[in-house]
Parts: sequence; structure tokens; C-alpha cells
Amino acid sequence: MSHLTLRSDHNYMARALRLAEKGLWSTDPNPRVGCVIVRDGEIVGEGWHQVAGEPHAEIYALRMAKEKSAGATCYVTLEPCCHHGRTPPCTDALIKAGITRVVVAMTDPNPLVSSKGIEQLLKAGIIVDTGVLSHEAEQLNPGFFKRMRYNRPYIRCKLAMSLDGRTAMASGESQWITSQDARRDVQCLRARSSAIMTGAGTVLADDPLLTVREAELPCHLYLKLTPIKQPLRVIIDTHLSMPINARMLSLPGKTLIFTASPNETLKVILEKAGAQVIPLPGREREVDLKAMCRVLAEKYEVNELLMETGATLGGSMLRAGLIDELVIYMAPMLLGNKARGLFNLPEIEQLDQNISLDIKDIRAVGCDWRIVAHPIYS
Ligand code: AOF
Ligand code: ZN
Repeated sequence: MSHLTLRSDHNYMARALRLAEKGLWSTDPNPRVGCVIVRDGEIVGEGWHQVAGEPHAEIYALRMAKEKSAGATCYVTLEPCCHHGRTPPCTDALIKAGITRVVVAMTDPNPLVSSKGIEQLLKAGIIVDTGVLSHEAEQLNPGFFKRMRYNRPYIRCKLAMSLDGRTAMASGESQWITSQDARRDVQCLRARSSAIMTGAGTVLADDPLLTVREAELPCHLYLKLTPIKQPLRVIIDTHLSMPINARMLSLPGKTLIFTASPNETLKVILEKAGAQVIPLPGREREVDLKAMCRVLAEKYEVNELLMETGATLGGSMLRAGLIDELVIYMAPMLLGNKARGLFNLPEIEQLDQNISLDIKDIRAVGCDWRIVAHPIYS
């Protein structure tokens, strides 16, 4: 392949990735996918997947290109599907339209597809090149890929802290440490998540709604082409202490309560109030967090899960090796040594027991700083 072809392949795939991003808030539980069709150096079709159940990226691009698809190259950020899901196979549509070359950023880890889409295209005599901007494509759908490969959601833990690493006063008072800009940024994290998780303690203290507030989302970002979907609400409630008058229970959409309690009476009362209670007792009378992750992926198709929890539940999730990403907003203030730290990790007593982090990104958000880091589990 010539140097020039390689460069233009990158450029067209970069465009397809930008298109895919438009689905960041709406494709769930499907992946975000973008597609560009090019003939004789001209873009003749573009598309992106918008909503599960509606056409895939390739179909929109083919519809736009019409007869210009014949002899054209198709750039797609994920291997075209070859199965009958909610929609028919994209491979059939590409073959029928006369596409002669397909450039794919990465294979689809969905076991229903996983390289079979590429095989079908090759069998039909189409040239297939893979691996163009695959790293970028991988990052677009961390949750979908984690669920397909490991049967677990991608778990992001959002925290707000002072410059001296404190998240709340000794009294528990914590609203608001960070600025309004940071809180708007959190709305973007909520919008891309399939589910938001917190503990019953936080519900008792703050009575949060855990909703995406459309008015607080930066509208220039993803255009709000489709209605914003409200994430599933997930509450970890070891002893079923969730109040039945919690505001979130009267909202549309589901609230799941995972508990270690066998108390049938409390379960029935909470279910009458609108929640769905799932007993999952683990060791030491706590909720089995690993099993919970499996249930969320398998039964509820949760791709990305956002944790907005206190230090205790945060510590348990970290200890269990379940947190994939920390998003820490650091406010320019000092709260002193009586205030609480980020995570309860009482088992750490010596420096060499520390949990190391791989910092991926640091940037200013209003007057706060946002740190994105991945825990390194040894
Ligand atoms: C693509 N292009 O734009 C998307 C793909 O139920 P369905 O028919 O929507 O199929 C969903 C599966 O198709 C999804 O799990 C993933 O493997 C693939 N998604 N594939 O070629 C797209 N959204
Ligand atoms: Zn498809």
C-alpha cells in the first residue's frame, strides 16, 4: 500500500470516528460506530449509528451514497455485522451495493460477529484492510468491548476532592466542593453511561436523582440529535435501608437495589415503592460486587457504569479490582485533616501496599482540575 493511500485511509477513518462520536449519548446498549464511503477521492456517503434498533452506520452511509457506492471504499470504525439482530446484516448491504474495499478500524468482539463479518466480505471478493486507528476506535466504546469480552461493564468512578485530597467534612457534608463547570462535566459522564451507581448511605444523606439534566449538557458537543436516555439507577444497599420516599423512586425508569439482606418484608415494601430488589449476598454479609457486575452486564446490558459513591463503597469496589477508571475533580481549596479522604482502604498500612495509578489525562475544567487515572491492579 502506498504512503499516500495510508495517509488518506487515516484521514477518512478519523472522519468516521468523529461521526461515531455523535452517538456517544444515544446508541446504548449498542456501540458507537461511524462510516464514510469514498469514491475517486470524494466522500459520497456518511453515517453513524444513532439508536439501537435503528440502522447501523453503514446503512446510513450507503443510503447517502446511493449508486456511487459501486466501486467505492467503505471506512467503518467497527467490523461490519453479519448477523440478524434488531437489524439485518450490514455485510449483505455492502456486498449488494458493490463496495469493492472495506477499511475497518477493529474487529467486533461481539461473539455473533467476531471476524465472521470480515470473512464474509473477503468471500465476496471485497478487499478488507483492518487496524486503521484501532486504538482510537477501542477508546470510543470501552463499555461495549468490556461487556463483550469479559461480561462486565466498564466502571468509571467519579470523585470530587480538595487539593489536599479530602472529599467531605467529618460530618459528611460534601455539597459542593467543585465548581458548576465541573458539575456540568459530570453531566456528560452521566449522559454516556448506561447506569449510575451509588450507596444507600448517599441516598439517605443527599436524596439524589441520578438523572441526566439536558439543560446542563453542553449542547454543542453531541448535537442532541436523539432524545437523551436516562441511565439505569443502581443502589448498593447492604441492609435494605433505602427510604421508600427517595425521590428517585418516583422517576420514570428503573431503580435496581442490590442487597445482602434476606428480609422479604423490606424487599416487598421497596418493590411497591417502585424499585427492583436483587439479593446478592457475598462474604461477610456484604453485597457480592463481582456478581453484581455480571448481572448488570448480562441481564441489563450495562456498557459503562458511573459510580458516584462515598469512600466506603468506593473502597470496596477498588479492593475488588472492579474500578477501571477514576475521574477526579480537584477543587482549589484545602479542607484540613479532620475531613474525609477519597477511599476507605484501612488494609493499607505500609507504603508498598499502595494502589498505583496510571494517569491518562489532566486538564482544567473551570477553576477545578480533572484527573483521569486507571488503577493498576497487581
Ligand atoms: C455495525 N455497525 O453501526 C453497529 C454495529 O441488534 P442490532 O442489529 O442493532 O445489532 C447490534 C450489534 O451489531 C452490536 O452488538 C454490534 O455487535 C453490532 N453493531 N455493527 O457494523 C453499527 N452499531
Ligand atoms: Zn451492522
